[in-house]
Amino acid sequence: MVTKSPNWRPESTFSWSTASRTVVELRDHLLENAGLTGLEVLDPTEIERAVTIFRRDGFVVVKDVVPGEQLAQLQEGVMDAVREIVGVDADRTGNRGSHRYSFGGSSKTRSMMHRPEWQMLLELPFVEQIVSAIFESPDYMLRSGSGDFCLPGAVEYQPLHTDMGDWRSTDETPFSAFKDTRGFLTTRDLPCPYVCLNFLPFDQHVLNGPTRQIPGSQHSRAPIPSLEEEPEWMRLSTVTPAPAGSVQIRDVRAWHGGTPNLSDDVRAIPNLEFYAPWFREPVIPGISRADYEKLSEHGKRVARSCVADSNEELEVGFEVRPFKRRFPRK
Ligand SMILES: O=C(O)CCC(=O)C(=O)O
Ligand SMILES: [Fe+2]
Repeated sequence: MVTKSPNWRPESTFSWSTASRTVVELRDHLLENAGLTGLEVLDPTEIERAVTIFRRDGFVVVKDVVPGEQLAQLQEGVMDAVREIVGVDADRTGNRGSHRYSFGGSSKTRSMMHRPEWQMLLELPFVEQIVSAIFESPDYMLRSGSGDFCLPGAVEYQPLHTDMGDWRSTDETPFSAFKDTRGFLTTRDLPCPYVCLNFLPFDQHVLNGPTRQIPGSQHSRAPIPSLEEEPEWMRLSTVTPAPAGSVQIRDVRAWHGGTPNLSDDVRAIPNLEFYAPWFREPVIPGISRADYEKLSEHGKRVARSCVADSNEELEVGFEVRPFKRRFPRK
């Protein structure tokens, strides 16, 4: 039996009974107005159409990608991870703002690929179909397995941002790499170099902190609006409604951000992140050699750059440290 919503609620440092009038008003406003107009939720057989929409909008949603039994496994595994992470963050400070967390960013390995549920996602037939169709090649590589979640009480909007940028100093990030020393090209000008598949273990709706996406922004060189500058239509551009078992496929350069979770439930979007065959940035090992050996031939090929050496013990566990990223990424 698939549970339709998380059956665990974090012991709260926040109570809706004390919710301010502003939150009540925002709830009504979102119920009335939020959700991308004309959002199409595709069937998994519509690969070609999914690629067309992905290239046009910088993201696309496909339903029925995680079948029943695996969906139940994903729900449980994700909620176990949420409990563990929240367990080391008594104040709910989060690492993406208050009550907001990155799974990978909370993991000591910076990845969740040591967890069986994330390994299961890598083996879903749809993943290979869509990622090789987007890159028009099977030679793409796994960057990481991560994702995000927000708790009830995440009442702030996360600023719009992209998940990658051009090279910045190693003091700022160890992960950036692209630099055109002639000063002509930026990562915005390339074909899609990096795709993120965010799976939905639970229904995503206007009140539970859905991602907002700005269609067609993946190649834009315009400055990303701050929270103060952001027009209301962007705040309302949430990827809703989308049912549990769907996947939100994103060109990570497309502007996006988290929105308030005004529901009573945890909302989580575990992910897999892939580089195009012709692109890569520094990658950290996230899967032990022993777990890697258990993957299918396809899984092994794709995860080849994420595997630890056979004599290397992966130190797994969680720690929640404040987030350093400068928003917005330019
Ligand atoms: O929670 C979300 O929907 C988006 C989170 C996100 O984009 C991030 O933290 O980089
Ligand atoms: Fe993001």
